[in-house]
Amino acid sequence: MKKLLVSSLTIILSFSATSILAEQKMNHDEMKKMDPKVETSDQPNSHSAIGTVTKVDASLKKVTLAHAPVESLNWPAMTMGFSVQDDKLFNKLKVGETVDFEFIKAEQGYVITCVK
Ligand SMILES: [Cu+2]
Repeated sequence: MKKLLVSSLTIILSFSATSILAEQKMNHDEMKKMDPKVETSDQPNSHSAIGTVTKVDASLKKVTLAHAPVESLNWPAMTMGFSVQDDKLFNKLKVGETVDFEFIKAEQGYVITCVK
C-alpha cells in the first residue's frame, strides 16, 4: 500500500513538472510576441503633446518647441528640438504658435508627424 502511494505521488509530481515546463514555454512565446523591437517595426510608437513653437528652421526641417509634459514618455515640460517629417507641417509651425502635435522616435531623433 505504501509503495503504491509513493509511486502514484511520483506520477503526480512528474506530471505537474511537465505542465510547469509547458507553462514556461508558453510564457516565453508570449514574451517574444511582446518584444518591443517587433512592435516598433510594425507601427512606430507615436506620442502626442502640446507645445509652443520657439524657433523654426525650415531649411533644416527642424523646429524648437517648449512642450508640456509627455506622459507616454515620462517627459517633464521642456524646450527641445524636433525634426519635421513633412514641409507642409511648417504652415502650422510658426514661432509663438501653440500647437497640438504628434511625434515618433526615429533613428535620428524625434520627428513631428502631425500638427493640429
Ligand atoms: Cu522634450
